[in-house]
Amino acid sequence: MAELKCILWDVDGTLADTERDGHRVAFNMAFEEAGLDRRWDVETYGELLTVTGGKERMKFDMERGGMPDMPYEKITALHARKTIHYQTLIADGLIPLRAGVLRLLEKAYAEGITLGISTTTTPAALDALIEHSLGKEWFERFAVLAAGDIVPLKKPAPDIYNYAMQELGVSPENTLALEDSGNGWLSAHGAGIKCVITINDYTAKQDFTGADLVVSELGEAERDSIQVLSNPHALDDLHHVTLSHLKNIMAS
Ligand code: XBP
Ligand code: MG
Repeated sequence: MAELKCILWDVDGTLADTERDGHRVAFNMAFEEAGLDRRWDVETYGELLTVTGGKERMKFDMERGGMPDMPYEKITALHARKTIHYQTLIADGLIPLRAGVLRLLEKAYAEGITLGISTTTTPAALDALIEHSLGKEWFERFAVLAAGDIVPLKKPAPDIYNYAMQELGVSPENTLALEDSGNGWLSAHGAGIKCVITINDYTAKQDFTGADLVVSELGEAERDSIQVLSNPHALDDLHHVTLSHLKNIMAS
């Protein structure tokens, strides 16, 4: 019977709904500042989210004729400006954590479960979210912050999960991922770890076949508002997702 020893958290869409009102807005600010006409509206950005990584997303949009042609160095420079705008938006407190995230993080930390981050986003963007949405103490509480270009292949490749587990010295059978997207699910699954999905508006229609639990949100203890979309382990009492539920997933 596998024991839950480690939880690896995705960031964008899982810890907080950062994409529509955070990253997207920051990209558009960088485009405007650079004198580009291109703007990513909410729908267009949803299409572009199939490509993980901000630089890769811009390159993809350029290659399909959305953004003007530019050398990769220009994309990198634009992305650096985008990250600064994103940090400012996060510092302004515009993006709260999703329901139940802090509750579950605190419970798991109190029980001595190893916690880590496994994300496609840039370390500077991750740091801003930890500092302003979670709290500075979480820089110490996460045992690994695996982010961005630290691995050559981003999600849906399993590399970032494999990297995080290697750094922590934990094995896949004792590790659980929390994700929000199809690319995140494929990445965790490819690394051989179980995965719970909290969907959001951008990811609700994506394919999570095989995931260990799919819910609308983790939910807060005092509410019973979560929607359960897939519950293959037949977990009971899913008014909100608890640490006991996660332990039961590992054990079954
Ligand atoms: C989400 C991503 C990121 C963000 C933008 O990562 O794909 O690219 O959209 O961040 P995850 P950057 O869900 O794995 O956290 O511009 O810093 O790449
Ligand atoms: Mg995500």
